[in-house]
Amino acid sequence: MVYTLPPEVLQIAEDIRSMKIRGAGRIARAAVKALKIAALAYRGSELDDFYEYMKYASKLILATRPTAVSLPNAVAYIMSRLSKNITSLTLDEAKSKVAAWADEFIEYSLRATELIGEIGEGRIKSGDTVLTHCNSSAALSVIITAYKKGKDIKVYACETRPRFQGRITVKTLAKEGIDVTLIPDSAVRFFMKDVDLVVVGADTVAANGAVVNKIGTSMIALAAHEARVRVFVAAETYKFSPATVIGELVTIEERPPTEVVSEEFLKMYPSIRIRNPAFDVTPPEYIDAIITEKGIISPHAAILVLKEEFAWALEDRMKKLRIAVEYETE
Ligand code: RUB
Repeated sequence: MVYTLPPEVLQIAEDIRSMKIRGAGRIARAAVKALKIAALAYRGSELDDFYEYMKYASKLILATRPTAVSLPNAVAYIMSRLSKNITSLTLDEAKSKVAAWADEFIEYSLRATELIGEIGEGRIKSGDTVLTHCNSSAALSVIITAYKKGKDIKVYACETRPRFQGRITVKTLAKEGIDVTLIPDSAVRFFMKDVDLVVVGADTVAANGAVVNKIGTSMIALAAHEARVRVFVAAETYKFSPATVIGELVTIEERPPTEVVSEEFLKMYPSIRIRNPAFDVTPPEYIDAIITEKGIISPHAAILVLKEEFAWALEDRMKKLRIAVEYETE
């Protein structure tokens, strides 16, 4: 069944796809906002049809970008509640419940970013030089909170090719009054000797503690490891991936070649292949700790966060897995 969704919902989906809305936390908040708008705009009269319509809207939002698990987790925050409560709600109640759950998620997410700052800033000392990559609200919350607490810090920010999110980062930090230097991604090892700690964000944290973040993060973690510089990842608990518990792999988004070279270049050299992966995976061995809104954990404790936060999703996945195994052994 094809439904007509409000233009605002289609626009949010397009803005996520085109990266006008970007960063795992912002994407998650935009996703639930889109579901709220869709729910309130529903004009039908059947509860069952409303549920199908919401599933349709969810699918559209989920198809925008594949890597950040905050997106499916945010959609599941709404849809799992809707599915659990649907039989006890009237249509009007279901619509306003979706709106309320969306507001609740957005409030939680914004507070989580603040809490990560408050919890994580303790890892930065006055006099430290911090290196960050891309543009992560959670990582920036840690750095800015440390500075606001009176710590005298310096920041190196990678420019983050090909989309240059590092430019957003340096503008934000400079506006706060922080001593910040923009460096090419390829200069990370050159500057690592001056760095005391690395703070980055995450799009997805896997059950084994591996972190998926902007392309280049794993290279930074390697250089930090070699120089014995600590690496901290700032990530809300909704960036932990329940699917990875049963061994599902995280899809790494590959973006268009025109983000790397011009259309003219492509036309002029048609035999040259261009690859543009947007994210990479940093193994847990290269991460000292993950700063969440609930506390700081070793990457090896990621599974405990998943057990606590996503018990329902894990149960659901284990059930599916059991069914799959039973089917295979029949
Ligand atoms: C953004 C990116 C960020 C994480 C965390 O990639 O990799 O480090 O999403 O961000 P893109 P936040 O620009 O491709 O979306 O802490 O803001 O959720």
